[in-house]
Amino acid sequence: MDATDPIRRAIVCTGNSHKVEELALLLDDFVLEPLAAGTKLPPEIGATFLDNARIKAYAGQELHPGSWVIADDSGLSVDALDGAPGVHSARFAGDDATDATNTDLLLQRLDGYAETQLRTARFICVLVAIAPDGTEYLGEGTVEGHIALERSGDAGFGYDPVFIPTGETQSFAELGAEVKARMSHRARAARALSERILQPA
Ligand code: ITT
Repeated sequence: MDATDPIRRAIVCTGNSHKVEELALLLDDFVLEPLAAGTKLPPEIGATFLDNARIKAYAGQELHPGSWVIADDSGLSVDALDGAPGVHSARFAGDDATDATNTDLLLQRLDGYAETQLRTARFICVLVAIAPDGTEYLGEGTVEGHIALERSGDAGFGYDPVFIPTGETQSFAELGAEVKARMSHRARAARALSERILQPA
Protein backbone atom coordinates (compact mmCIF):
# COMPACT_ATOMS: atom_id res chain seq x y z
CA MET A 1 0.00 0.00 0.00
CA ASP A 2 1.18 3.52 -0.67
CA ALA A 3 -0.15 7.07 -0.82
CA THR A 4 -1.76 6.41 -4.22
CA ASP A 5 -3.99 3.52 -3.04
CA PRO A 6 -7.66 4.58 -3.12
CA ILE A 7 -8.62 2.84 0.15
CA ARG A 8 -6.22 2.44 3.04
CA ARG A 9 -6.64 0.84 6.44
CA ALA A 10 -5.36 2.94 9.32
CA ILE A 11 -5.08 2.43 13.05
CA VAL A 12 -6.25 5.47 15.04
CA CYS A 13 -3.84 5.88 17.97
CA THR A 14 -6.19 7.18 20.63
CA GLY A 15 -7.94 6.03 23.76
CA ASN A 16 -10.84 8.39 22.98
CA SER A 17 -13.58 6.58 21.05
CA HIS A 18 -15.29 9.88 20.17
CA LYS A 19 -12.27 10.86 18.12
CA VAL A 20 -12.41 7.58 16.18
CA GLU A 21 -16.12 8.13 15.45
CA GLU A 22 -15.57 11.71 14.27
CA LEU A 23 -12.51 10.83 12.16
CA ALA A 24 -14.42 7.97 10.52
CA LEU A 25 -16.88 10.55 9.13
CA LEU A 26 -14.05 12.79 7.98
CA LEU A 27 -11.32 10.64 6.45
CA ASP A 28 -13.15 9.07 3.49
CA ASP A 29 -9.98 7.64 1.99
CA PHE A 30 -9.32 5.46 5.04
CA VAL A 31 -11.00 2.55 6.70
CA LEU A 32 -10.24 3.34 10.34
CA GLU A 33 -9.64 0.84 13.12
CA PRO A 34 -9.25 1.58 16.82
CA LEU A 35 -6.30 0.43 18.90
CA ALA A 36 -6.86 -2.90 20.65
CA ALA A 37 -8.81 -2.40 23.90
CA GLY A 38 -6.51 -1.69 26.81
CA THR A 39 -3.59 -0.47 24.68
CA LYS A 40 -1.57 2.04 26.71
CA LEU A 41 -0.15 5.06 24.93
CA PRO A 42 2.92 6.87 26.35
CA PRO A 43 2.47 9.96 28.52
CA GLU A 44 1.81 13.15 26.54
CA ILE A 45 4.78 15.16 27.75
CA GLY A 46 5.06 17.40 24.69
CA ALA A 47 4.80 21.18 24.86
CA THR A 48 2.68 21.43 21.70
CA PHE A 49 -0.24 19.65 20.06
CA LEU A 50 2.13 18.54 17.30
CA ASP A 51 4.62 17.04 19.79
CA ASN A 52 1.85 15.08 21.49
CA ALA A 53 0.25 13.91 18.24
CA ARG A 54 3.67 12.62 17.16
CA ILE A 55 4.18 10.82 20.49
CA LYS A 56 0.90 8.95 19.94
CA ALA A 57 1.46 8.30 16.23
CA TYR A 58 4.98 6.86 16.64
CA ALA A 59 3.85 4.72 19.58
CA GLY A 60 1.11 3.36 17.30
CA GLN A 61 3.61 2.74 14.52
CA GLU A 62 5.77 0.65 16.85
CA LEU A 63 2.73 -1.45 17.75
CA HIS A 64 1.56 -1.74 14.14
CA PRO A 65 4.57 -1.66 11.83
CA GLY A 66 3.51 -1.78 8.19
CA SER A 67 0.12 -0.13 8.80
CA TRP A 68 -0.98 3.43 8.31
CA VAL A 69 -1.37 5.03 11.74
CA ILE A 70 -3.15 8.29 12.58
CA ALA A 71 -3.06 10.27 15.84
CA ASP A 72 -5.04 13.33 16.94
CA ASP A 73 -3.98 15.79 19.59
CA SER A 74 -6.47 18.51 20.26
CA GLY A 75 -7.76 20.92 22.85
CA LEU A 76 -9.34 24.18 23.77
CA SER A 77 -7.49 27.51 24.03
CA VAL A 78 -9.31 30.23 25.99
CA ASP A 79 -8.06 33.81 25.57
CA ALA A 80 -9.05 34.99 29.06
CA LEU A 81 -7.04 32.07 30.50
CA ASP A 82 -3.91 32.87 28.45
CA GLY A 83 -4.51 29.89 26.18
CA ALA A 84 -5.36 27.34 28.90
CA PRO A 85 -6.31 24.55 29.08
CA GLY A 86 -4.44 24.04 25.75
CA VAL A 87 -2.41 20.84 25.61
CA HIS A 88 -3.72 20.02 29.09
CA SER A 89 -7.38 20.05 28.00
CA ALA A 90 -8.00 16.37 28.79
CA ARG A 91 -6.64 16.72 32.33
CA PHE A 92 -7.51 20.36 33.13
CA ALA A 93 -9.22 19.35 36.40
CA GLY A 94 -6.46 16.89 37.40
CA ASP A 95 -5.34 13.33 36.69
CA ASP A 96 -8.80 11.90 37.43
CA ALA A 97 -10.57 14.57 35.39
CA THR A 98 -13.70 13.78 33.39
CA ASP A 99 -15.44 15.84 30.71
CA ALA A 100 -17.82 16.97 33.47
CA THR A 101 -15.15 18.10 35.95
CA ASN A 102 -13.08 19.77 33.22
CA THR A 103 -16.12 21.73 32.04
CA ASP A 104 -17.08 22.66 35.61
CA LEU A 105 -13.59 24.05 36.20
CA LEU A 106 -13.65 25.97 32.91
CA LEU A 107 -16.97 27.63 33.76
CA GLN A 108 -15.67 28.40 37.25
CA ARG A 109 -12.47 30.00 35.89
CA LEU A 110 -14.54 32.18 33.58
CA ASP A 111 -16.85 33.31 36.36
CA GLY A 112 -16.96 37.12 36.20
CA TYR A 113 -16.27 37.18 32.44
CA ALA A 114 -19.90 37.82 31.52
CA GLU A 115 -19.71 39.17 27.97
CA THR A 116 -19.18 37.06 24.89
CA GLN A 117 -16.14 39.04 23.79
CA LEU A 118 -14.44 38.22 27.10
CA ARG A 119 -15.07 34.49 26.62
CA THR A 120 -13.44 33.96 23.21
CA ALA A 121 -11.78 30.60 22.58
CA ARG A 122 -10.77 28.19 19.86
CA PHE A 123 -10.53 24.45 19.43
CA ILE A 124 -7.28 23.26 17.85
CA CYS A 125 -6.56 19.86 16.29
CA VAL A 126 -3.32 18.46 14.92
CA LEU A 127 -3.42 15.17 13.03
CA VAL A 128 -0.31 13.14 12.30
CA ALA A 129 -0.49 10.22 9.87
CA ILE A 130 2.42 7.87 9.20
CA ALA A 131 2.38 5.77 6.05
CA PRO A 132 3.70 2.19 5.97
CA ASP A 133 6.91 3.49 4.33
CA GLY A 134 7.45 5.91 7.25
CA THR A 135 6.39 9.10 5.46
CA GLU A 136 4.77 11.54 7.90
CA TYR A 137 1.82 13.74 6.95
CA LEU A 138 0.36 16.58 9.06
CA GLY A 139 -2.98 18.35 9.14
CA GLU A 140 -3.94 21.20 11.46
CA GLY A 141 -7.30 22.87 11.98
CA THR A 142 -8.89 25.42 14.29
CA VAL A 143 -12.40 26.69 14.90
CA GLU A 144 -13.05 30.03 16.61
CA GLY A 145 -15.86 30.60 19.07
CA HIS A 146 -16.68 31.45 22.64
CA ILE A 147 -17.49 29.69 25.90
CA ALA A 148 -21.18 29.76 26.85
CA LEU A 149 -22.31 30.76 30.34
CA GLU A 150 -23.74 27.28 30.87
CA ARG A 151 -23.93 23.86 29.22
CA SER A 152 -26.45 22.96 26.53
CA GLY A 153 -26.91 19.90 24.31
CA ASP A 154 -26.05 16.20 24.54
CA ALA A 155 -24.04 15.42 21.40
CA GLY A 156 -20.27 15.14 21.12
CA PHE A 157 -17.84 15.03 24.01
CA GLY A 158 -15.40 17.09 26.06
CA TYR A 159 -16.14 20.81 26.06
CA ASP A 160 -18.76 20.59 23.26
CA PRO A 161 -21.70 21.59 25.56
CA VAL A 162 -20.08 24.98 26.27
CA PHE A 163 -18.37 25.79 22.96
CA ILE A 164 -20.35 28.05 20.61
CA PRO A 165 -18.65 28.41 17.22
CA THR A 166 -18.49 31.90 15.72
CA GLY A 167 -21.60 32.64 13.65
CA GLU A 168 -23.76 30.15 15.57
CA THR A 169 -26.00 30.57 18.60
CA GLN A 170 -25.90 26.95 19.73
CA SER A 171 -23.12 24.83 21.21
CA PHE A 172 -21.39 22.03 19.30
CA ALA A 173 -23.32 19.63 21.56
CA GLU A 174 -26.60 21.13 20.28
CA LEU A 175 -25.48 21.49 16.67
CA GLY A 176 -24.59 17.79 16.48
CA ALA A 177 -22.28 15.51 14.53
CA GLU A 178 -23.18 16.68 11.02
CA VAL A 179 -22.42 20.33 11.69
CA LYS A 180 -19.28 19.41 13.61
CA ALA A 181 -18.15 17.28 10.66
CA ARG A 182 -18.41 20.38 8.45
CA MET A 183 -16.76 23.04 10.56
CA SER A 184 -14.89 21.64 13.55
CA HIS A 185 -11.15 21.89 14.18
CA ARG A 186 -10.97 18.13 13.53
CA ALA A 187 -12.87 18.47 10.24
CA ARG A 188 -10.48 21.19 9.07
CA ALA A 189 -7.42 19.21 10.17
CA ALA A 190 -8.75 16.11 8.38
CA ARG A 191 -9.27 18.05 5.13
CA ALA A 192 -5.73 19.45 5.33
CA LEU A 193 -4.33 15.98 6.04
CA SER A 194 -6.23 14.37 3.15
CA GLU A 195 -5.03 17.04 0.74
CA ARG A 196 -1.42 16.49 1.77
CA ILE A 197 -1.70 12.72 1.41
CA LEU A 198 -3.36 12.96 -1.99
CA GLN A 199 -1.03 15.68 -3.27
CA PRO A 200 2.26 15.39 -1.38
CA ALA A 201 4.47 18.49 -1.72
P1 ITT B 1 -6.01 10.51 23.36
O1 ITT B 1 -4.87 11.32 23.92
O2 ITT B 1 -5.98 9.08 23.77
O3 ITT B 1 -6.14 10.70 21.86
P2 ITT B 1 -7.63 12.43 24.80
O4 ITT B 1 -9.09 12.68 24.94
O5 ITT B 1 -6.80 12.38 26.07
O6 ITT B 1 -7.40 11.09 23.97
P3 ITT B 1 -6.13 14.76 23.94
O7 ITT B 1 -4.97 14.51 24.82
O8 ITT B 1 -5.89 15.21 22.53
O9 ITT B 1 -7.06 13.47 23.80
O10 ITT B 1 -7.07 15.81 24.68
C1 ITT B 1 -8.13 16.34 23.98
C2 ITT B 1 -9.10 16.98 24.96
O11 ITT B 1 -9.49 18.25 24.42
C3 ITT B 1 -10.37 16.14 25.03
O12 ITT B 1 -10.31 15.20 26.08
C4 ITT B 1 -11.42 17.20 25.23
O13 ITT B 1 -11.47 17.56 26.58
C5 ITT B 1 -10.88 18.38 24.42
N1 ITT B 1 -11.36 18.30 23.03
C6 ITT B 1 -10.63 18.01 21.91
N2 ITT B 1 -11.41 17.97 20.84
C7 ITT B 1 -12.65 18.23 21.26
C8 ITT B 1 -13.89 18.30 20.62
O14 ITT B 1 -14.03 18.06 19.33
N3 ITT B 1 -14.97 18.58 21.37
C9 ITT B 1 -14.87 18.81 22.68
N4 ITT B 1 -13.73 18.73 23.38
C10 ITT B 1 -12.63 18.45 22.67
